[in-house]
Amino acid sequence: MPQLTHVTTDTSASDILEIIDREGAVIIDAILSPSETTQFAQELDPLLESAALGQDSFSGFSTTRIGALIARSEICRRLATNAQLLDIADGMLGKFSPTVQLSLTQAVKIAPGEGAQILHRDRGLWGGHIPRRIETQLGTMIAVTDFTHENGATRVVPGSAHWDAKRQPEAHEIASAEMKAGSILVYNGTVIHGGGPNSTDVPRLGVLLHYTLGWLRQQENMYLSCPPDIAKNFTPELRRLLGYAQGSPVMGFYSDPNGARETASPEALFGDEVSAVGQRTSGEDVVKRTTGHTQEGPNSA
Ligand SMILES: O=C(O)CCC(=O)C(=O)O
Repeated sequence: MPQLTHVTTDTSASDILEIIDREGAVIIDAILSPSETTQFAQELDPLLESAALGQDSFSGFSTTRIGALIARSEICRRLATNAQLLDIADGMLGKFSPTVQLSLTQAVKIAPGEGAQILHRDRGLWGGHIPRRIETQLGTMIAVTDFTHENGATRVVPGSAHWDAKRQPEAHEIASAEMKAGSILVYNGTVIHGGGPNSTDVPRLGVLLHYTLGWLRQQENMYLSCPPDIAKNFTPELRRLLGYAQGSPVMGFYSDPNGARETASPEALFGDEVSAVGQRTSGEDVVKRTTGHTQEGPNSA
């Protein structure tokens, strides 16, 4: 069975990005301390108790999933703004978008007896319309319990981000993201992966925390999972990551239904400083960049 590379919280973002470029995934050991990992489990366990099981073969019939983790978990909020993860996200996605935002927060508890999830590429979420040369996602899976081959560790196919879309992996090409609780699997949106089968008698608990391009639709609707009344309690940085900021010039502004503001950056709603991208509300730059037209006429600039 192939093995995934393990690195530490001291490894530079550029070294990590080099591994992800080659293999599609990497494991950062001990991103959470033991006490943070315990707290994470304590935050999630009661919520998972009352959650319904999955209803299809992708979600898993013996698997429980819960979201809105920025609203519900202090540790998830801390992880979302972890400097090392944000550096990796910027390095991977910053080439394609002036901003990066959170796409998904989801705890995944795989119960004993669950089969393997179908192997997939997360970029398929966007319908296959985005060319491969544009990476759409930095995905992460945090181990809240130990992840083992037997208990359902995420299965990953190293190198498969470079394969043709139709190529299927052979069994000997599939790695298990085995890691200790508190570690994190970090992967791009193109590598083939999926939840593993759990043949033990204890559940496996992990948390998906994904980032995407600022101009792309998020997988989780963060404005409903974290409405302004909840988001107002967070830092401006976390609010921006949720999407309460413009994703690119002229993208994601809002108007107050009572007319208090027009074409404003969402940062203004919270009295936050408006970031550079949000200040550029004029469409002129965008038109110029994409057509060569200016107000005076084509290419007159
Ligand atoms: O549970 C896992 O290990 C992976 C889950 C996953 O890839 C997904 O649900 O998209």
